[in-house]
This record gives sequence, C-alpha cells and structure tokens, in this order.
Amino acid sequence: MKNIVSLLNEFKKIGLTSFDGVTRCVYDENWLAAQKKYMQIASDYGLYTFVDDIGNVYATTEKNLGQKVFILSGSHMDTVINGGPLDGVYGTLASLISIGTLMKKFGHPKIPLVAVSFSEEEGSRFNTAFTGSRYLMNKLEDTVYGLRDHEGLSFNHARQNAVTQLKELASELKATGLIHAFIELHIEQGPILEKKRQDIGIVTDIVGQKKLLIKCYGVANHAGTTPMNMRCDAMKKAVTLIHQLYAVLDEFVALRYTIGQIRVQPNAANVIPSEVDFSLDLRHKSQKRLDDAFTAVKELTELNDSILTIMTDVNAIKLSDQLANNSALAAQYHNSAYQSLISGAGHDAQIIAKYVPTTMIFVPSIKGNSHSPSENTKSEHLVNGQLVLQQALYQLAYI
Ligand code: HGY
Ligand code: MN
Ligand code: MN
Ligand code: MN
Repeated sequence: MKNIVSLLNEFKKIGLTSFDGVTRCVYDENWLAAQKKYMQIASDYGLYTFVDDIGNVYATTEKNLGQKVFILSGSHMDTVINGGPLDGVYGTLASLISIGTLMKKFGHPKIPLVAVSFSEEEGSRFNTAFTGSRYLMNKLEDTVYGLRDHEGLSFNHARQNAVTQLKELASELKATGLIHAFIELHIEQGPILEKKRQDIGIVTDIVGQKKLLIKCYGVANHAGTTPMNMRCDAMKKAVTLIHQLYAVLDEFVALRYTIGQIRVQPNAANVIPSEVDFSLDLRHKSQKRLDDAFTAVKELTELNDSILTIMTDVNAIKLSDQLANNSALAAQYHNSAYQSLISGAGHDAQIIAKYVPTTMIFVPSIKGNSHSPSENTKSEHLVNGQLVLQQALYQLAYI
C-alpha cells in the first residue's frame, strides 16, 4: 500500500521549477507524465483505468460500470504556474490510495467506487478553468477547443496529442454509469483550520467565482517622437481603469478581487502600447453580491471604452448536508478535531455539486499558504485526511 506522503514527494518532482514550485499545465509533458504515473499506480492496485476525451483519468473497482450508479472521488492533476506540491494532486492521489486500499481489504464494494484525476481545473494554460469537471458534466462549451495558449497552440491540438497517448495505456476503452455522489479531498488553502487547531474541515459552501479578461486598446507609436497630446496609450487607459476598479470594488464587503495577470502588446519599452489586457478574479460567498460587483465592473469597463470577456463563471453553491454528516462520522472514527467551513477557493466540486450530491473534506494548510512553493501541510494531517476520506468512502460504498 502506498503512503500518501511519499507519493506526493514523487509527484512533486514532476514539473518541479527552478523556484522550487511545481508547474503542470494541462496536456504538457509534465501533466502527461503525472497522468501516466497515476494510471500505473491504479493498475498496481488492480483497479481498471479508462480515459475520457478531455483527458480525465478514472480508476474503477469494476471492469464494466454499465448503467450502475457509482461513487466518485478525486481532484485535479494540473497546477498553477510555479504552484505548490499539494493543490489538486493531494485529493487526486488520496482518493486513488483510498479506493485501492478498500478494494484490497474488503473486495468489491456494494456501490462501485471510481477515483478520478481531472485533467484541468486551474486555467493556467488556456485561460478557462474547470475544463475536466465541466466536460464530465457535459457543460464544456465548444469554444474552449479553439482557445490558444501563449505560444498559439490550440486546446484541441494539445488535447488530441496527450489523450491519445493516455488512452493507449488504459485497461478499458470507455465507462458509463451514473454518479451517485462526489467527494473531493483538498488542502484548505487558507488559515482557518490551522488557527482553530482542527485536523479536518467539512465544507458546507463554495464561493462563487468570475474570472474576467479586460482589454484596453490604443495605437502603437514611437515613444520619443509622439507628442503626449497625440497619443492613444492603452497602458494609460488600463491603469486608469484599474485604479477605478480598486476604488469601487473596495466598497463591496467580503468581496475578494485579484488582478493577477497583465499583458502588454507589443511589450516594448520604446513603443506606446497598442493593447493591454488584464485578468480580474472576483469571488464572493453571496451570488447576489458577486453579481452586483460584476455589474459595477461591466459599467466601468464600458465607461473606459474597454472590452470585458467572461472566461470562467461558477456560482456560489451549497454542498450536501447528508454527505457532510457522513464525513463528520468518518472524522470522529479517526478521532479528528473537525469543523465546518466555507471554501474561498474554487474547486471541481462546485461544478459537480450543481448536478450530483457533493461534499469536500479539507486538511489544514501551514500558514494558509497556497498557489506558491511555500504551500505545505503537516504529514500527519495529510495521512489523517486520506484515512478520513477512506472511511467516508467505506461508509458510503460498503455498509
Ligand atoms: O483559483 C482557485 O480557487 C482554484 O485553486 N483553482
Ligand atoms: Mn488551485
Ligand atoms: Mn485545487
Ligand atoms: Mn479545486
């Protein structure tokens, strides 16, 4: 039986950056190596593996799910750029270990168990997020396939190449079935559990999230010869708009907004920018307040004759009370201190929760750090989280 901590150390090396972070972008060679390794571990446990057309990898207790209902557990294999070693992959590997271990100990469950390694959740390469879980829920727009990364490679081209290789390794071609419930184990990525000295967090709600792209236009021209009153400077427009956005969005209580990415065209020191586009990530636990903040952003963008595109739009959502109770029982079984909490981070669980009873289990993050190389969790919390997940799955599938 594999230990979650040692496995995480192995996966950390797949995509390790020179800044000691991890970068695994969907369909790149690190991502492919990680998905292949996941499939190998699944086979070592005697689980059946199959790959869907978007690159989600599944490991199941049953050779043929047919039209059976099954319980799904997993998370995502991709990371943010120079991210941490746990976000996504912790829940992905813990569900695989849990289901593989349950199979070895107790044989086939009454309700089949399926582990999933979602292809992509972060939006790090093609600027739209949750494509793995959205595909599984049949909610992935066709336009996604035409998106291009910063090297101009299309989503579909990168997908075809990677998925073909994975499918060759799968033991099964396809599986169907109906998802009865979904459990995602994840690091908290925030400071609450550590501060409250809890071992386990049981997630009741996930905040709503809008990832926007705002484009400001100008006219490229010479930085030296063009008089200031004859310029159409995209950077001046962007800085003015960003300044106004900070002032207006500060007025929205409990809103979290982030401008994390900015790109300049032609990005030359002696050329007046012709285009500046920047990201704006809005989050709020109240859907109404999130929508109000978005309306304010839309108005300001129009006033500054700039263009706003919605790249990702997921609603605030309440998770299953019944499954939360099941997780609480599992936490008690393992004498874990636990509390319920709201997730400020977005997760595949919020895509699935719209259609399937869903719950999330958190483990503490040291100093609440995440999406950076300093992301870390105590080994005993990583192990305990995996055991609580395993017990939660056992209670659902074997009893
Ligand atoms: O951005 C998020 O909240 C998630 O980690 N993708
Ligand atoms: Mn993340
Ligand atoms: Mn994540
Ligand atoms: Mn997530």
